[in-house]
Amino acid sequence: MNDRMKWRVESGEWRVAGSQWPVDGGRRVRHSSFIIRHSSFRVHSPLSTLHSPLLRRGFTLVELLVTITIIGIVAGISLGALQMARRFAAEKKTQATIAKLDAIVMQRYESYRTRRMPITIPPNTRPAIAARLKLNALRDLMRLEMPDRWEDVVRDPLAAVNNNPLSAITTPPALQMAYRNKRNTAEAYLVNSRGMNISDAVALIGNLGGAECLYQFIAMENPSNLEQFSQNEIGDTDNDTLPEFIDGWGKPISLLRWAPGYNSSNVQPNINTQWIPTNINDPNDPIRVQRLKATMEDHDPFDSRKVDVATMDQGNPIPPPNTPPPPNTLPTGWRLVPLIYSGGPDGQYGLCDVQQYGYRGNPYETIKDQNGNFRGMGAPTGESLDFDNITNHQIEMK
Ligand SMILES: [Ca+2]
Ligand SMILES: [Ca+2]
Ligand SMILES: [Ca+2]
Repeated sequence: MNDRMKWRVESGEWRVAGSQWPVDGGRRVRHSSFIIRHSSFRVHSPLSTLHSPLLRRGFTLVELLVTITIIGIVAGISLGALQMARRFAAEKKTQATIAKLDAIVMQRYESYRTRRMPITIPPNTRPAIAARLKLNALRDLMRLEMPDRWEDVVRDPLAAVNNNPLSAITTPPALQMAYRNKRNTAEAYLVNSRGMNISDAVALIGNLGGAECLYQFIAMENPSNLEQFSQNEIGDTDNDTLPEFIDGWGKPISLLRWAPGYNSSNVQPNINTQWIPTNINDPNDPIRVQRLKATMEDHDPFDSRKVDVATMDQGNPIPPPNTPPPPNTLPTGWRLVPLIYSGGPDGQYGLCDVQQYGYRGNPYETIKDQNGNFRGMGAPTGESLDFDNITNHQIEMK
């Protein structure tokens, strides 16, 4: 094959030269039936590439493969960079939302230190008992005003439920009544307008209780609080009409008012409460030693007389201040900071947060998880789902 067979592009017309086409005196003759008026692309005859320097500018197969590979790599890098940028943006959004929630929650939390308790201590009460009464009342008030599960909202003050003189608060505070109204309105809507049966409605409301109670607290604690949040920070992911604050991945941001088991913290003692040793009478048991050390060195600031050294379980005798815990009990009473947490990129909390357990009077209470192991609230569930969580404890440290 020779040059006469090659295709050329001139002025946007394709012309064909060659002896098989009409020739006039050696000149190429334009033959209109072979002129294709189209200049938007270039065509090479594959058979002529070896002969024409002009047409050798086309891609060889190897060049094409190399180019495709490079494009693939660049596209891969760009996609990875895009995903990283998205993740970074989601993390920043989540951190910003949690920082705002933390500021409101912690301000309220600190205010309990100077909060006057609505209780009357009988005259001639021993100081240790008076201190215990005040501490119990304070913790019950925190539960009622800063609930982290709907069970806290529907349950009356412990004194009214258990006729327990140690709780002493007998009337539900105004905030609790406001939460209760919201909850009951939602329940009535689910039953009457959506036709749900009552147990399904209760279960749906109970789902995401930590996140929903956090929202109610922020909304009702001060009506101007919500002005700090934009619409994309609020959602209702379980569709029960009770809103939640949502993180950068669209998942609810949850609350544990007390998280003694949360051991990735720098703002409260790091204590392994994933399990309870079987031999809690052994004074040398490492968990017992660790807990006692935390109780003594970083004591709960709300317990100024240090009455909460042993246990607060209802029915146990009140220990005198500063006494070591009695046998068969574990030390309690170290600093607890409310935990506000997002599940992070994996969308999983991975923390022990059993919503159906109502507060029974002891923030250090341990519960049995699905596997039958004892864990403190906030302890990792053991499936390594919590490593990417975003929490206010991390933000508080910055
Ligand atoms: Ca719910
Ligand atoms: Ca909801
Ligand atoms: Ca997670």
